Amino acid sequence: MSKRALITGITGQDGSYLAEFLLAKGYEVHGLIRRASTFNTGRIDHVYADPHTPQARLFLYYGDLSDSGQLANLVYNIRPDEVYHLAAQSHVRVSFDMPEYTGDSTALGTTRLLEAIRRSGIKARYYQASSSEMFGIAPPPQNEKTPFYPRSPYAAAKVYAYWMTVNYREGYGLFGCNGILFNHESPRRGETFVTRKVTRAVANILAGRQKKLYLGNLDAKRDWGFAPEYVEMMWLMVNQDTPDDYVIGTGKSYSIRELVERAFGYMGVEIEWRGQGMSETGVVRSADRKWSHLDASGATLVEIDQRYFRPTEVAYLQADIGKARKKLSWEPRVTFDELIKIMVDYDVQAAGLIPVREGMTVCECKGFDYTNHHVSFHEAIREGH
Ligand code: NDP
Ligand code: GDR
Repeated sequence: MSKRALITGITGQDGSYLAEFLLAKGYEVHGLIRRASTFNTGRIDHVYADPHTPQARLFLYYGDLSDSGQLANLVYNIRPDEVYHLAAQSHVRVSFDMPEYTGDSTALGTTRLLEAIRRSGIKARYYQASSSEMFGIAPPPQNEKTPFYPRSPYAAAKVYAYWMTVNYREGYGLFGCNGILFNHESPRRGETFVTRKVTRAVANILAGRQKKLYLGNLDAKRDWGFAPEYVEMMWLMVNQDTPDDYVIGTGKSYSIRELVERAFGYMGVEIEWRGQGMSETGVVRSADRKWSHLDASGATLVEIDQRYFRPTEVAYLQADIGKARKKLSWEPRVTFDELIKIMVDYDVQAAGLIPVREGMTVCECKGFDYTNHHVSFHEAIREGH
């Protein structure tokens, strides 16, 4: 009998990679999706098979973190061996605009799911998608013992969900794990997170489709890793002998400024920063001859826009990965430079240009054969969910 997994947030970046990873391991995968007026399953369409076919091992159900009844119904009827709770309002900046909704979905949604598991009496192992944002302004490097200091409604909601998971572990014997994951990115990253915003802008500017990139705080530092590696760690945590909490990151940190420089640099455009504060700009110092439409030098490609700043910022996140290294043999395989190359390659290709392909080669050579980065967007298969 194959193991059964239930994934909330299966249509998101991590959910899609995790679904591919578990399917490749022989799991039957069940996923919660939201009803939307437009298609929202683009990241998993390539692994979906009509449920009427005998080989189908991925099953999707409508539901929402606000609907306890459907959560209980799914847990009770699917009877999963493992539950991966990835669904959340996951955008930090947006959480300041929608603090109540963020609390309801990201915080209370977790309690609804934990209650569904407890009341069903099913002995499912549980993974909670906790976040490095919970550390907030605690100085780097941050590890499992670092006190939390959340700096956004999103982070506060995640701290609540973290402690609820610990409480169900201690109070009811739940096999619950918190994966405290630092930022992880990929070609499937949502377009409004900063890495993807930058790599798409590089591609679109070079393709002549976009003039400028508008950003917020260039000085914030993040520990950025490659998402497919991180979902492997989710599975590994849940499959240990005892439940525990782990920090997962790369142990290295870079600023948004460095991200911008390296993403443009990979495509042969050197960026120079001029001015300060809100007036700072990123201009072309030099560019490959093939990008002649950039005026070769002096063109302004990056400007600052107040709207992308947060009322309270998290300045510096860098993981101390000692525990995961020791207990899970965690060793990141993809570096920051490689990550940028992977993302730029795919966005450049999507913009109709020829990619450098160094990033695509990294993907092919570093053992991610369970995932298909050349995500296809079939439309026919969505009927009958
Ligand atoms: P995404 O934003 O890409 O995906 C979020 C998922 O949650 C989507 O499937 C979304 O559905 C779903 N969702 C949102 N609200 C609801 C709701 N009310 N009911 C049901 N489903 C909902 O996030 P990631 O894949 O990047 O992250 C996965 C999880 O890990 C999140 O909880 C995030 O907070 C956390 N995390 C992420 C990190 C990262 O760097 N990526 C780092 C640390 C933690 P839809 O597609 O319909 O919008
Ligand atoms: P983060 O990711 O807030 O760390 O949360 P995001 O990419 O949104 O921001 C990272 C840093 O970049 C700065 N920044 C900008 N951010 C965005 N989105 N857009 C901009 O234009 C911009 N300019 C500068 C931000 O201020 C910030 O410092 C992500 C999410 O996936 C969370 O769900 C997850 O928990 C954490 O990572 C770990």
